[in-house]
Amino acid sequence: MNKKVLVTGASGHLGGMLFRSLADLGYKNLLGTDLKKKNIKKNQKFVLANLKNFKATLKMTKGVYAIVHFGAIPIEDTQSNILQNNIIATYNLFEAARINKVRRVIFASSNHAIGFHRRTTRLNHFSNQRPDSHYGLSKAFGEELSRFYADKFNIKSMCIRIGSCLKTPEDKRHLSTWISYSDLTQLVDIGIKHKSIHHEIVYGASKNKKSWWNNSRAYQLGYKPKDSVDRFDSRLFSKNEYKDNMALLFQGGVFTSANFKGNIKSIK
Ligand code: 15L
Repeated sequence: MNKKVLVTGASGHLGGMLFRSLADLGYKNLLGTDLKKKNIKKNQKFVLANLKNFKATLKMTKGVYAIVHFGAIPIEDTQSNILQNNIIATYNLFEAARINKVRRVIFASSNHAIGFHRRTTRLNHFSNQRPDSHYGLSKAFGEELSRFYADKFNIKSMCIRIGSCLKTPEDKRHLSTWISYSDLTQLVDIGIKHKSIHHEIVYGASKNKKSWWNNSRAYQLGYKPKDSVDRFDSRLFSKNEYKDNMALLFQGGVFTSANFKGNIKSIK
């Protein structure tokens, strides 16, 4: 792929991983951006910028074909930090994409956009959002923002509701949520290259037997996960949630129980 692809969050865990793995896959014209420059090699093109700054965002999206948007606060934070760094920054990015005629956006959504669904409910790409945190709410916003820009301005998008993307699974919850680096790279690649996407919701999960998600839409688009949590010895996994009865009920785990003041029984 010779077209220019911008990776936001390129100094972060997953943005950084994708900045490297897409290059390995043959992406020749990658540009990374982040608030800080970290783990960026000399041969990688990188621009230091803040997505909250619209002018800077407009500048860096010039001539870009696709954006892989992974630049955000990746966990729960204050309402104001999430509003600025995840919601306003993402809105700026889409608006800059519209002005600069960017064709596609791959959005790092999260399982926390649907975290208040019970673990006994099997979800698919039509399932309602059910954010479990300010963070999850910002991901739900990003999904709807990208739907709006697809419908209104024909900017194609793929939202990946990422489960737990780590080098190797570590916790019992990952039996349902884990995705490997290479499977996530494959999904992002599909989002950039697939001929007939409009606005897609897919689940960022490897081929896990205990998954809570029916990922048929990703499979229709050609996703063939190569990894599975089931190949690991789960007896070695931690049981971080096991002291938290509420976390065990809902897909978002401990994100649901943090600062909880609601009524568990009414969350059906
Ligand atoms: C996420 O969205 C977070 O970015 C990550 O830190 C994990 O908490 C992950 O979800 C998860 O649910 O395991």
